[in-house]
Amino acid sequence: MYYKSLKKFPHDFLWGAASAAYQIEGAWNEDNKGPSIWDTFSKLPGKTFHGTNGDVAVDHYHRYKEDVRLMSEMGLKAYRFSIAWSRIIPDGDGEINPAGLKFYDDLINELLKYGIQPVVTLYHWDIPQALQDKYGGWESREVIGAFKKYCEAVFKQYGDRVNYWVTFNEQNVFTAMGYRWASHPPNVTDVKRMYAANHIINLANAEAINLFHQLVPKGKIGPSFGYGPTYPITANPDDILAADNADDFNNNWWLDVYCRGTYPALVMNHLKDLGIAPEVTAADAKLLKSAKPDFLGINYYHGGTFQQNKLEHPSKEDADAKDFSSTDPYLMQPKDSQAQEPETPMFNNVQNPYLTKTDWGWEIDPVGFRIALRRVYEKYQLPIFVTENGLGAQDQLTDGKVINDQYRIDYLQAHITEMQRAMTDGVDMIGYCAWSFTDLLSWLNGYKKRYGFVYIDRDDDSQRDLARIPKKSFYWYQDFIKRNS
Ligand code: BGP
Repeated sequence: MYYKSLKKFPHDFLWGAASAAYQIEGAWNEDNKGPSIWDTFSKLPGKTFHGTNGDVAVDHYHRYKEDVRLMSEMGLKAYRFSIAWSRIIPDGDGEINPAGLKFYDDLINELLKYGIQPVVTLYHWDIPQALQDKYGGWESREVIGAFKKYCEAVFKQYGDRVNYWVTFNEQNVFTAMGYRWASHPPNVTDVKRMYAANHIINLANAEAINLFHQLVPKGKIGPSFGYGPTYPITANPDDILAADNADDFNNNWWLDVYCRGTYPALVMNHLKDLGIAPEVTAADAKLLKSAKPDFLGINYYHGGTFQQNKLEHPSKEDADAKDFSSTDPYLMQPKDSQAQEPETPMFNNVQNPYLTKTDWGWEIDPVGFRIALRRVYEKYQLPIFVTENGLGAQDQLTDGKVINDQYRIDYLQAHITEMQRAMTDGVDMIGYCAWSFTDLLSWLNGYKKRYGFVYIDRDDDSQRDLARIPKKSFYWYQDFIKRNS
């Protein structure tokens, strides 16, 4: 569809940028904060890039005022960040820590002082280690009550000032990485356990949404999902079926539960057949049906291309030979492999010959962003908040203070244009948060993979002075927001 002119972004469109507690805050054990599973996992030998961790990260905990001042200079309308649960309740379900509450109070007030809307994520992958030790983390229903207690504390504390809330960030990514590939905590490789934990997280998500609607009736809440559209590699109906299967396994398995309160039948039947389906009680089904998100958060980086799986039953040697450590978190399989997982022999993820890639091999697909927004909106009819989109690159600091990241400007410009086309097509959009505001710790790629508008002068081995230096993209986004186009 081509239009004579594109719809203008509304004047209250939330142009923002995003972050997550573990990736920016540092101060991992200050002011009574308890350790999270990431504090523990990142210190296991060989688990993160060059052994990097978030002990100091970019020291946002101590420098938040400087960071918010830069946000205001840039003209941001919204800033998405996550709360570290173990700052609020250090052991997960015991006493509330006043110092933890105060940190986010101060941050929120500082943002509001400059007219920047806080967008708060409740869970960006960092469950308190104490809950992992005591109950086995998300594998136990005990954790749902603990999560509700934490949610209640923060809804009551910040609900008067924070309008937009995100429940879980990329449940699809952290469950797959944590329970299938052991490349995130809790370091497990067991698909049955993955599906079981995922169901418990769905229940926690539903409980949080219902509680929020009671306590903060004027606010808006929804999950943020790591969405990628699926394409068939050819017009062969077998490949089209494979792409449909991938869509069901990679997207609908979560989105149907969030937005319709039910699991998609195809995947559920398949998992039952394999004996790895989660146990869903009648009370669970009722709870899932009762929770209605107000919007859907979409994190978009890329989609995936699929063909019919030619190898229904991979040999053990074949499966063992695969290196899953660099597996792309958005896809259920390593690229160009035959399916290795017992429950996904119905599609293979392959290279898309039409797309270029980032330095880390992620496909660059702005049109896929428009496809994603249209598909999700048409299917679920919920307003969409883009809660992440951005380019990881190895930016170079030249002359001590200049970062010419024109490639990032090109990337963001192309994606925003496709988002505007999707909006013109009729998709109801709330806002767009680029990932990320400052450079930050990439979970498995250290400090070298940079996403920010603001360069942070540190690397994997040295914290240097952690100076904040606006990149060329900072000034581009500043100008873009000012003109709202
Ligand atoms: C998303 C996460 C973010 C961020 C981003 C970039 O999956 O929600 O926290 O890390 O991806 O990922 P990476 O740092 O692996 O490049």
